[in-house]
Amino acid sequence: MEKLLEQVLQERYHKTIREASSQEIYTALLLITKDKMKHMKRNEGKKKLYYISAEFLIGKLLSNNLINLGLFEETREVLEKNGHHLTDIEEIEQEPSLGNGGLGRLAACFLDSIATLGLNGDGVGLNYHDGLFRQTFVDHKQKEEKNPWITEDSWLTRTETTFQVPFKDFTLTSVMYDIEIPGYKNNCNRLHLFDTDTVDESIIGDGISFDKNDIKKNLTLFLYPDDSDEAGQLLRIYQQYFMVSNAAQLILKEAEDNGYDLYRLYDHVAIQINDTHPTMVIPELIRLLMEKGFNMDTAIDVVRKTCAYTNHTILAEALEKWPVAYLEKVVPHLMPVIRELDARVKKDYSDERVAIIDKDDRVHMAHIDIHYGYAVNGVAALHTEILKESELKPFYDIYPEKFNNKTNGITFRRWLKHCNHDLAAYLEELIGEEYLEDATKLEKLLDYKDDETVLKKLCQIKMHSKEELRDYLKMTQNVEIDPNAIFDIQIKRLHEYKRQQMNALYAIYKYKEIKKGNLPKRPLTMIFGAKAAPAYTIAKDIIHLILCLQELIEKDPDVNKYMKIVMVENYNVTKAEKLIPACDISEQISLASKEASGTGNMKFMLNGAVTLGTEDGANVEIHQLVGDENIYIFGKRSEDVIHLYEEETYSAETLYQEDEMIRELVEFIKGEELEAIGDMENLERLYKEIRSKDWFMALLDVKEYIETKEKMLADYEDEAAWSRKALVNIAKAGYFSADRTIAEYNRDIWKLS
Ligand code: Z16
Repeated sequence: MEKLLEQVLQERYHKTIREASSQEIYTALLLITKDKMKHMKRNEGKKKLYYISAEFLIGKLLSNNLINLGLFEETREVLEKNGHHLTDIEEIEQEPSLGNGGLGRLAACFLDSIATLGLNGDGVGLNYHDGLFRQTFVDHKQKEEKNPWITEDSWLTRTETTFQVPFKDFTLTSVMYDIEIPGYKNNCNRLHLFDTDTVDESIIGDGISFDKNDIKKNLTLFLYPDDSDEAGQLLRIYQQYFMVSNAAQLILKEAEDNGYDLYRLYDHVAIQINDTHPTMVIPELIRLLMEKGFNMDTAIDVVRKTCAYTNHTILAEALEKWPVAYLEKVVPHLMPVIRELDARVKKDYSDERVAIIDKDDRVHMAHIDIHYGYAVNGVAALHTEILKESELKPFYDIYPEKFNNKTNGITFRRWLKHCNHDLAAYLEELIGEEYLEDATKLEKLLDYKDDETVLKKLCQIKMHSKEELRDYLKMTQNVEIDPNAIFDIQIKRLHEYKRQQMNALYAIYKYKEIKKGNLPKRPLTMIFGAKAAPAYTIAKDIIHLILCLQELIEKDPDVNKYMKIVMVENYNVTKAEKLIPACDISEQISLASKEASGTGNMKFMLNGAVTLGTEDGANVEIHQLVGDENIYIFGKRSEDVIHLYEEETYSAETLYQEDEMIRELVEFIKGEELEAIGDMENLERLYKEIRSKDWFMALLDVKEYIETKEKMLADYEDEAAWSRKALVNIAKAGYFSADRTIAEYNRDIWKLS
């Protein structure tokens, strides 16, 4: 590495490593790494996976690629020797903001594991120029800004591959860009991101505003722009069709180039449909095969044996249902196929709950996937059970053999080795590096469960990560946090079901306690990070509440010694990598049954945080693995919650009326303390929502939540006992390696050899 780096810096900038700037070193390392990957062997095999996803939240790539290529340590050392730090070089890289949250990050972890396991599989998605918006806070509110991430030298490589994508009023020429995906100590796969040369960033106005009707200029500008109006939804259909038509054409082209018999496409191709966003690949493939002379029956049969679907949510409002009229406006040539698919279902099943086109003329995308795919999976054990027993029960009754669970996972290369260098190095000392390829080896750590030296050392490592986070937050946001405080962290998209508002109610509780003179033994630092969808009003009101509480507490000399709230601006993968290693308490407090899996919960556990959570999503499996001793579980269980929804008996107002403590907490939202800081329009709207609707039942669990958190804060004081909990969490995290998840997908669904 040293020779190469010297050579490239000399050629490009006429500088030595010591003389070069961070920017110059970054560019040189990028070019060197890209070139190495270009010449690496590809994963091969007679069957190939195409993982189609509207989101790939890949994060910064330099360090991760260096790790997987086995060049990380060497590069670190070469830089240190020459007066540079790899962490400073990493700062130069822009994070590709090609995802919202869990679903996009999961796709990225999966690409890493697919390559690591040596499987022949590529990702297919879109190259959004400005990705998801960049968040800033102005007047205690979220502002959205564009987020251009593509720089002159980037990980993208423009390819020669292009396709014609037909829409109702015009045809677009696509361009395929590739990003190399190296496996850990293994060959490369690729992420294919489609784009078009007609996109024009100059049409972006204030913030993230743009002309939604000018499709040729806006198609790949943003990820999922505001879909609250018709133009926004139409744009989303344009994006989805553009993605899947390119995918389908690429798949058929590669199959034909390999000389495969398209009538046996399923022997050579598996297509994974990530949530319903790529669902139109099914009718599109059928259409393209029929253009090649297939009859409808055969085309449907071949496609059905090729496509598999992953469901990531049971929230009805998140399951896509496109009005027939919208599809007619954008992709009328797909409608005959979709109508035929619907007619066949209606012929066989009279139950209108399984229809593709409903009586309001809306196309249920998930229903296409389930009828015309060969596998349907949920993303955690509980979630899959709920799909089978309630949400998708009518489908499970028809196709029990299609349903299966694939509990999510994360890549330990990024979420331990890269983000928590000290912990990874110490684990290596204790149990070797094997766990990076076989994560179950982490259990060897259990041998040290009662070893005082090890428990002490884990505390020191945590302390050091907390100090690093302190320095980072000082540098980026000019806030000061105290590493001796307990770090209690909730970082995830802002959504009512995730219940950041319940955590805010805890902050109000704690504030009032401190005001009353009930002073905590140790200060508490509550850290939040969350973006709200631009059109999601209540989510933005919750951000407003948290930012107002942050200021109230900060400015109150009675309170600020004992507690602090920090809301991290523009939460993203890069920030997650700094926050997670420093966490003591991992907040996973969704209303039971609503969080399909969660993956932040796994990242925190792996980095030695203790979970405070409900029996929801993958928390259930974390609980089973670590046992009651090593997790703090509270709240109503999913059966009870599902029952409450069915009975329609939940009443926030009753809880408000009958419980004085709850009433006081809720009243505080529109009380005088916050009135002096915030905007009453936002605070009152949120107050009303929580008091009268509280759709995700924060008031149902808030008291048990507060009690459990208080217990946790008290338990933290027994340093050895707490450290042992951290150790058990790390040791048991192996199950949540995405390598395990992908091995299961391959064994049960893809069967790629
Ligand atoms: C998303 O991030 C998720 C679901 C969904 O339908 C859409 C998006 Cl953008 C999340 C789930 O909420 C989360 O529980 C899960 O861990 C993640 O997908 C990956 O499966």
